[in-house]
Amino acid sequence: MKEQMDQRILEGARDALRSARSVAVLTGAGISAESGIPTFRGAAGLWKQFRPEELATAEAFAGQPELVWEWYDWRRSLIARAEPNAGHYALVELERRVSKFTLITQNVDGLHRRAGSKHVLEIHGTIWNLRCTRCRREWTEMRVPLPLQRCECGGIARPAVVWFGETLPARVWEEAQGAVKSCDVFLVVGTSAVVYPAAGLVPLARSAGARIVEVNIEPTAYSDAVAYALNGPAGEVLPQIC
Ligand code: BV8
Ligand code: ZN
Repeated sequence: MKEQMDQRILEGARDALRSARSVAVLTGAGISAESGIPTFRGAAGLWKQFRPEELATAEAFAGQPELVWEWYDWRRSLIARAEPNAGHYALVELERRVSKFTLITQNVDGLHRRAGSKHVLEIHGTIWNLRCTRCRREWTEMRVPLPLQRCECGGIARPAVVWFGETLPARVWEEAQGAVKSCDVFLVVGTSAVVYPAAGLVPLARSAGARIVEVNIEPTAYSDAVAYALNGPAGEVLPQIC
């Protein structure tokens, strides 16, 4: 019975994406899980003894820059060895086929761009850029491992990501909301939908009349309210519907 039901949901999601003129996608850490990058939360998500909410803050960095930087340097080294997976590549295919496509990601790992996605909105920034805490200059730095860096002006460099309590980059966030409000289908992949304002894109899509397809290995707060809730790993499900 469950198999049959899944097949019907899969077909429904595939048809919705096939007939969509405009698609917006929101991805979270779950799409990078099959690339070997641990998620923040959930059963499998085991960070190296750190708790994101405590360390991904400007206060933590101001207080213990070396400790916070150690966590980011560890993640950068992990991501540098990781490859995009079939889920990332399925979204590259989808972008080629859909006339209006926007990929909104909460991930800072850069794997969507490495897979070949073009229109990517990194609403929580990127782990590959550093920003000076004194003059705010920002630059890309790919070297791993990397000790805590100082800017030429002497200021300590932080990861150019959005920490808890910090606002999202305004232009990127505006564009993300615009894309969600005008899409026919909103595809939500691998996010626990607990971090705001990103998670607010799901009710925004619903109020704008978009059909929502969710891909996750476990139910989320929004699973009952979406048109198609596909229960499975992104690397297996996305190639079947994109
Ligand atoms: C803001 C970048 C305010 C850094 C991240 C109380 C106190 C203080 C703040 C708040 C509060 N209540 C709400 C807030 C706001 C806060 C917030 O939402 N907190 C949460 C914890 C409740 N939000 C903020 O602070 C935001 N800023 O609100 O500003 C403001 C407003 C105006 C003016 C001034 C200030 C900033 C939030 C951004 C924080 N930065 N990351 C970094 O990466 O180091 S958040 C972090 O969580 C990542 O970006 C991550 O992407 C994001 C969300 O997590 P997920 O991606 O969903 O990952 P998660 O592990 O949770 O889930 C993985 C999912 O994948 C699971 O569902 C799992 O089942 C699934 N999965 C696993 N494997 C697979 C899979 N699915 C498919 N296939 C698989 N194989
Ligand atoms: Zn500087």
